[in-house]
Amino acid sequence: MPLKEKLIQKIKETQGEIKSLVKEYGSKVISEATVEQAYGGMRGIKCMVWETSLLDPMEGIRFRGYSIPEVREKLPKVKGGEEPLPEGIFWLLLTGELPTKKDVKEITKDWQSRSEVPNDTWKILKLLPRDMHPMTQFSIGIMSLQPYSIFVKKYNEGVSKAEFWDSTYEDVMNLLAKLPAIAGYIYRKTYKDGKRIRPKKNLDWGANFAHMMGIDELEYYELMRLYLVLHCDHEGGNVSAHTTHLVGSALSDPYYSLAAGMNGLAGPLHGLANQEVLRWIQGFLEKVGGKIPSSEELSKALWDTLNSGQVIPGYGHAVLRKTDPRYTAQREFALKHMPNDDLFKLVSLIYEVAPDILMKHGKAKNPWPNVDAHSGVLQWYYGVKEYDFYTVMFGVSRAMGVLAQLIWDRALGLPIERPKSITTEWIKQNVINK
Ligand code: HAX
Repeated sequence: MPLKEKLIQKIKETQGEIKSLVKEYGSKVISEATVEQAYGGMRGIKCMVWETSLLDPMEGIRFRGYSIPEVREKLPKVKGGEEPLPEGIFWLLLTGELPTKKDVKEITKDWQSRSEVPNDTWKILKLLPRDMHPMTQFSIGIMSLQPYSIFVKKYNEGVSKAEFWDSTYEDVMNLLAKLPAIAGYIYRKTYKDGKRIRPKKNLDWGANFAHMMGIDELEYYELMRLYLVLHCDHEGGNVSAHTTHLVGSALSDPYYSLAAGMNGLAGPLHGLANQEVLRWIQGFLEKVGGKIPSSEELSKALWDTLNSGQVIPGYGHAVLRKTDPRYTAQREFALKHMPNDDLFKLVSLIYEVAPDILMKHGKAKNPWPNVDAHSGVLQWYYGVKEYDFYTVMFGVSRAMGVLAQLIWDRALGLPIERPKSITTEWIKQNVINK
């Protein structure tokens, strides 16, 4: 069954289910908020719905109920390949069901047919300075497509609210289809010869992204597919997801919403942490003369970072309380394809040393590595050493999760977001004085 038909079926089922859930249990309490949470980034307050994935502090992310090892095993792969196709995770996120090989092939074909990027976008990107951060270029690239929004057109024609999800779906599919070409070109223009590489008809979405960056190695195609699957979604409260959802709730179209989410992903405490990890490692290697350090030298460098008031990038998490399974999946890839690589050995050594130090330091609630602690070293191995670009790759992947959810936001008719804020004066009057 084509993706859109399957989605229509799922939307009908879910709308009915939620209607009766809210009618029967609407007044049940699922969470409360403390003064500490109001000042502490709203950690742990359960107050929004995100259908595509759910994060367990100990087990890690589940996409529509499937863990990372399960999606790696169960999602369709290319012939002879071992890593799942990103098209498959998108199908799963959107419909809640595992796709067949045929379903996945149809998405590849559909995205290929929508992948032509308008000339204006190329012109705009070409004008941007080479030293502009690739995430800024990426965000501008996404915004340059906004005039093509079908959602805006249909909204202005006056379509009913019940139909909003349909034009959102069309925008999302058009946008996802074009992101690898835009990101690939940003890579070429910022670091290489500036020439655009055309996509190939026989390649899937992930492999085509690698190809358009100028890397045509089968092993790197596999890494790209894995990377795009692992980074796609991490429930709703993280900055990129929540921002996309929040901006979308004002009925801003998918282009505005995604660009906003990507601007959040560009923060060093969020997606930019993957480049920060490599920057930290390179700075450290320079200090020790480029050789593989001893654990004592590493220990000292980590303490120096902490004592100077900086964070150890790639470690800690707002929700997770153990090693991120996305880290583990990337480690497994490295153990298989590059066990003797020096940088991988150093990343492994950091994994041995840093958690103990963070525990002794006593601040971070989670001393274990997150997804960003490992992604850079894999890219470096295959020659993608321009670490400022890593977050763009993260963004191409994250777009699948946040945009799948945006379609569901519209399908469920979720209203404009508007939580209540309070002042410190209000807290004093209502908490202390009561
Ligand atoms: N190194 C040093 N200190 C750390 C730390 C780390 N890796 N992780 C947390 N802490 C500190 C916090 O800065 C905070 O200190 P203050 O009380 O002085 O403010 C304290 O420990 C308590 O923080 P927490 O409750 O454990 O963590 P938060 O929920 O506040 O923050 C972060 C979660 C991910 C932002 C945090 O762990 C961090 O800054 N990590 C390093 C950056 C990083 O790897 N970010 C990527 C996270 C994954 C992600 O979103 N990827 O996109």
